[in-house]
Amino acid sequence: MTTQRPEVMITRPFYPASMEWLEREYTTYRLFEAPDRDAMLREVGSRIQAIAGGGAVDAALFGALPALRLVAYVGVGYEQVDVASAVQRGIVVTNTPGVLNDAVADLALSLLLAAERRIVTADAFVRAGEWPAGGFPFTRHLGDLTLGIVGLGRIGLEVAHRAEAFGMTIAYHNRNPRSGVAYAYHSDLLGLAQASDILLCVVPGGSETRHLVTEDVLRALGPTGTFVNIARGSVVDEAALVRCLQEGALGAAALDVFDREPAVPQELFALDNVVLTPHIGSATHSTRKAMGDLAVQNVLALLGGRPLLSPVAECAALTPR
Ligand code: 8YV
Repeated sequence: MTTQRPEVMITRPFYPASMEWLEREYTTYRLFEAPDRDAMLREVGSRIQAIAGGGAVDAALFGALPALRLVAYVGVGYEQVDVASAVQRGIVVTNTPGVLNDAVADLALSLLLAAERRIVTADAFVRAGEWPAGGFPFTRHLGDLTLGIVGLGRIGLEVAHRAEAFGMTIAYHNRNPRSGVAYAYHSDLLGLAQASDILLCVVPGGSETRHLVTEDVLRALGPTGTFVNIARGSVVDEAALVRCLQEGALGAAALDVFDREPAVPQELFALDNVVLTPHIGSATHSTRKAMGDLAVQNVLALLGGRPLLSPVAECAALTPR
């Protein structure tokens, strides 16, 4: 049935209150719940002006949505969106930068602390009743350590500020030095790994950063080094990471992201020098609500004829059709 209200498609669920807001404003279709996805696209696809949500947004989907004007992506990382195809068709892509910086940086520090102070192992030690038989092994003092940040962007800076508060020395690798920061810059990632006790990844995902952290980088970090990843599983050679941890060529790892989520390499489960979390960097109530609300605000802006709040860099100069 054709309706007067603009029609919007939701590709993947996002924060319930934000999603309900969108559903109150427009006629919406939950593609992720459709028993027959293709049937839904055939039935309503030609009337959809905007999509909101996450997951893979590719040229095939654009083909099924000929009136599409906006992809309001819920997430700061949008490597799963085929932005080149979108731009070609005059479709603008927005993401949700800024609002998740604190939550993701908080998780980065939580993982770093958990790995360095061996919190998970210490917890298991207490629960197993091992304490009466002797104390827990000493760990490293954070203030003695150098943290190498791979990707000193908005989230990387928040990580650096928090790590500074713990007395850590900060160094970083970016394609170019960042102006206005006094941290040691390494143009070469291998050099940063050699100079660091902990290497923490905050770079965007996608083909440009795939396997940026090679086996050589992990080996340069070394048997006492700790690798922390809150970026994307794809930025590290995961097979090499598992191998280095098993062999003791790398000291420890704390990982929130994996190459084939929600699949996690089973070999990691047996290692007590590894802390694993299920991609929860931005998963706090207020953060996920702020991300969802920003996506909805972008849809409201487009359909209300106002400027978009957060177009991605590739679409900054594009006027929605
Ligand atoms: C979420 C993220 O997992 O924003 C990103 O790029 O990786 C995370 O905040 C994702 O957005 C799911 O909604």
